[in-house]
Amino acid sequence: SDQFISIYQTSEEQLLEKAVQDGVETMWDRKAAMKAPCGFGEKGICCRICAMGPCRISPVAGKGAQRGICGATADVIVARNLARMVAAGTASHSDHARDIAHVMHMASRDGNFKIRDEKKLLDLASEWGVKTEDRDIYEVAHEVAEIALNEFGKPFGTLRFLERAPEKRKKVWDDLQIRPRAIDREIATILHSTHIGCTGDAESLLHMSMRTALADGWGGSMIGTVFSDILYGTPVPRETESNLGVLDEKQVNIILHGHEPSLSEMIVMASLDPEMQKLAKKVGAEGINLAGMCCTGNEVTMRHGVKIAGNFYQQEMAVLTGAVEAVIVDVQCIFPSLVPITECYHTKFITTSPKAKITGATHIEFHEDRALESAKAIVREAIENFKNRKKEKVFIPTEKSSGVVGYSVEAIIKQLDKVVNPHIDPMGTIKPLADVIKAGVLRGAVGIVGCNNPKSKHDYSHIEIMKKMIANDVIVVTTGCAAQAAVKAGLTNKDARKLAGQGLATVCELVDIPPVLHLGSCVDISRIMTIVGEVAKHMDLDNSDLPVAGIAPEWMSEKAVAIANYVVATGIDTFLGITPPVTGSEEVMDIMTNRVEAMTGAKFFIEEDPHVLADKVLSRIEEKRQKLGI
Ligand code: BF8
Ligand code: SF4
Repeated sequence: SDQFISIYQTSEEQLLEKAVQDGVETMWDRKAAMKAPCGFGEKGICCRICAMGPCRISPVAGKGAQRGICGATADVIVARNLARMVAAGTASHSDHARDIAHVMHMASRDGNFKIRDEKKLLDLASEWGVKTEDRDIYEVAHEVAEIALNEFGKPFGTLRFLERAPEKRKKVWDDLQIRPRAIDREIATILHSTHIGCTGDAESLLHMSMRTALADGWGGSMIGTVFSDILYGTPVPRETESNLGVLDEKQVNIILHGHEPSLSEMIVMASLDPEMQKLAKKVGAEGINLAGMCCTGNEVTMRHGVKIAGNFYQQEMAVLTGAVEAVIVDVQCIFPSLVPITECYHTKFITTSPKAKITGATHIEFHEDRALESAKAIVREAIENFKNRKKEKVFIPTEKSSGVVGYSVEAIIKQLDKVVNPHIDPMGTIKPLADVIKAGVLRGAVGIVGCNNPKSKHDYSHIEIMKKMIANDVIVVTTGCAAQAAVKAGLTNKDARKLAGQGLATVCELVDIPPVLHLGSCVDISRIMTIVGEVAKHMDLDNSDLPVAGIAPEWMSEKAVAIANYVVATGIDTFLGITPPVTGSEEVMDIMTNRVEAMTGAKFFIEEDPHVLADKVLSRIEEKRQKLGI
């Protein structure tokens, strides 16, 4: 049944075979060398927070060490470890956002960074009480950027974007006292509270984790999305292609990997520069072929239709093709193994951020104040490397799929406007979506997000769950590496509506959308929070009343842990396809999969079998519908 899975598995198998021939070590060799994972770490009951330890708690109740040397219980140790994952994840998304806000603060009419979506900027300015009349748009931008930068460390108040949530949700946050105050502050507080001898209560730690995570979803991530849209344009639907087959033997292949769009936007501009094109011809290439990977790939495909080479798991594979002149990275989800693996080929591995230097890589720092110049220097390195490519070492798999990407909230609303009244003025609201859900034409909506993890067959869980959702008239929105899995599998293609149930297929046909909508990178999960909130507001409900769910089938990163926590704190059930390191504490498990529902109206489900997980999502969706009487 899984035609597409077996297709690209073949190419991956071929590449892994090539790795053996070329004497290259891959993640699979290292996974095998790792043998079974440490049982204590897996359960979350290893603590190395202070130097009296490390301490590990016996996984058997009543037998062996039941507390660390300081007296911390398994519950406290597990909750502390989880809280620190949330803090790191929140820090990553938010520090990314901080850089984007800085870029907006330096944007100018004659500089490299400009304001592309003036309307979004002006809307935000009025939302934040910034004067706009008789002012230069750049002056407005700088003031708005400064306000955003203050969201990270302001001493008073709570985060501004929280105001965008439905009233009922805000009340939940107030009752629980989990409105984040300032982004950096929540991260610092968690680090403080998890220091030895501070918080010794699991529930309190999970409570703090939710507040910190909200500083990600409704803080850092939302700033990341909104500011990127203002600077680089709000995405609109466009065609793209994905999988390793997008690499082109005749061109200079450049992999753009990492997360922040500021670098990749400039690389896109640099690669279009006639001087660079000329140079490419001069070295004997037909042109410059950019191919995205991970969230950077999502950012540039959403805004420029740049092709996607693949997701997280394919970063080594791309190099194994022997056809890549340079892998250009900034921050996050970059394998340090790209150093030894690129050394086996002619490929240059170029780091660009002082936040993510990697021993053995070529570091060419990207300076925002002379962005295009920096980007050109990097692209030039790649082009000049074309002549070093060894023909006999090149093998590019042919597999690739096409799809439509670029579904920002604005694009979705515009598209949905076609449902009810194609002939009269568009409403510009979320009403049509609410209507089709209420009517049961769509049973609900799910966000399928997150990474690849070798604990699951590559992309298998993503795709199986997506297919089951759409077959049951549940529309899918997707971001991150899950979204790339969807494009590769053809599910973001409009033709994929033939895999959808009758209701969803009809909607797709009426409004000309695929059944799986690519919403962007992982910070763009803030777009999903916005849509859910708007539907809830429209129906005068809370998020937790809606037949919606979040699913992270193959997650692996700390960022994913932060996301899962803010999604639950936002009132949306979250299904995890990989078990988090919390099973060593009955209390933490009980809070996450049970008690948290009484607090936020949503909870975690942990289920490693994708088919069982999908069934659980569907029955939870029906449960919610029943409660609503729809
Ligand atoms: O932020 S989905 S592997 S690339 S962490 Fe990383 Fe996971 Fe991919 Fe983007 Ni998100
Ligand atoms: Fe052990 Fe407590 Fe130190 Fe952790 S904080 S390492 S449990 S003594």
